[in-house]
Amino acid sequence: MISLAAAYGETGIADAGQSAGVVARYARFADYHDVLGRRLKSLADFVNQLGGEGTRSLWYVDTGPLLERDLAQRAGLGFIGKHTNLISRRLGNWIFLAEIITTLEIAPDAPEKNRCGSCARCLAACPTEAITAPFQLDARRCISYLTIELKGAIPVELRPAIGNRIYGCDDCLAVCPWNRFAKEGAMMKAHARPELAAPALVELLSLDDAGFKRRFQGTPMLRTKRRGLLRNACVALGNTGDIAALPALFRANRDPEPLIAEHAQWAVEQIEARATSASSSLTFRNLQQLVGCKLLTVIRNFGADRFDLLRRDWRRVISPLLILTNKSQDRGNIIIVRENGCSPGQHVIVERLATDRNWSRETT
Ligand code: B12
Ligand code: SF4
Ligand code: SF4
Repeated sequence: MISLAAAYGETGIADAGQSAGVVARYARFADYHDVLGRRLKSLADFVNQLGGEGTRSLWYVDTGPLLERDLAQRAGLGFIGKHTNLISRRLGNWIFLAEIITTLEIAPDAPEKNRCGSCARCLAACPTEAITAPFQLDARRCISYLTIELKGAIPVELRPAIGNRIYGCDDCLAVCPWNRFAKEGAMMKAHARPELAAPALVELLSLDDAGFKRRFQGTPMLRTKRRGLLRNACVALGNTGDIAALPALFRANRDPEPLIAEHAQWAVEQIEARATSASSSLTFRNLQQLVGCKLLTVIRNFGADRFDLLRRDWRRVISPLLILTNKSQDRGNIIIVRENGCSPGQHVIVERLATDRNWSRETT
């Protein structure tokens, strides 16, 4: 058995900002199964040549039922850290593992031993407390499992901790002090796809099946299929998005795929709850984004007497009018919307704002 490691190294922290999702570093490349598979095939042929006639070799990279980390530790490539991944003293933990099983007899290397010492950074860093004890992972809580492998609904109680991660998670790996020795391997570097690092979340929601395949062809991200990735984008928007994301989420809420529709509904509720608690401080720009061009004006800090006069003036010019008043303040913000000009989508948004507990609605 030949155990191999390929470093994908530090591809830099993606500065996703609020409106973008975060993709795990290993997935910001062309699919490693293909990239490494080609090299492994050549290497297996070379091993066969080395052994001469009758030598047989098979190769694996995250494909067969092999205990890859255990084999790598026994081969001396590195040690299994408390986060349950293999750490190489030379390469850190940003490495893929691969193997060649061969009939060629090779002298074994000495196994590596654990070098975590008293460190426990990875346990503390995990957002979902998935590392339940050193060397012990509850995969059902791991964001990597929840965003990539899980085919159904993400448990509601775990959604907030996912933040804006839309494909995998690197938190326990990123804090490991052994990464100070990490180097980016040339083999993966040549296949970097930096545009995958921080995709705009709202944009992902507009992908249909064909668009999804076009965009992620040849990358590990195809694995989730459209339904999985859009589900994850909804969760990320629910955690970090603002009211500007609502129109896209309302559309996703009507997606024929029930998984996407349900997660979009959850996201809408999260954003609305945040907007409600902040509604007295909604800015004019936010409101304009919310109701689009139909928002005519926001009047700040007007007393009731002056507002009555203004309302009369507006009524003379525009009819019908939708007037929203922030009830939480005596002299609060007043928004006037030309109701009959709203598109159905915008109308839904206005309706939702109007039923918000802090706003009263009046159509004249
Ligand atoms: C299932 C799986 C997952 C699951 C469960 C992961 C887990 N930690 O158990 C999920 C989906 C959560 C997952 C997530 C990730 N994965 Co994954 N995953 C696998 C996969 C396909 C199978 C692992 C498995 O369950 N095997 C079966 C069990 C029985 O084996 P085992 O867990 O290795 O345990 C045996 C031995 O290792 C040993 N052992 C285990 N722990 C310890 C500790 C000590 C001290 C000792 C002595 C022995 C020992 O005893 C066990 C029984 O023999 C492997 C590929 C593979 N074929 O190994 C990749 C693999 C482990 N994953 C990998 C990666 C990169 C990731 C992520 C970093 C991806 C990401 N960024 O989102 C995360 C990391 C999460 C984490 N903290 O582990 C890499 C890890 C590379 C590395 N440096 O170790 C692998 C090896 C794929 C590859 N070929 O590169 N993964
Ligand atoms: S990959 Fe993320 S969620 Fe999974 S164990 Fe590591 S830190 Fe926790
Ligand atoms: S962060 Fe610390 S405890 Fe965790 S794997 Fe790295 S060295 Fe070990």
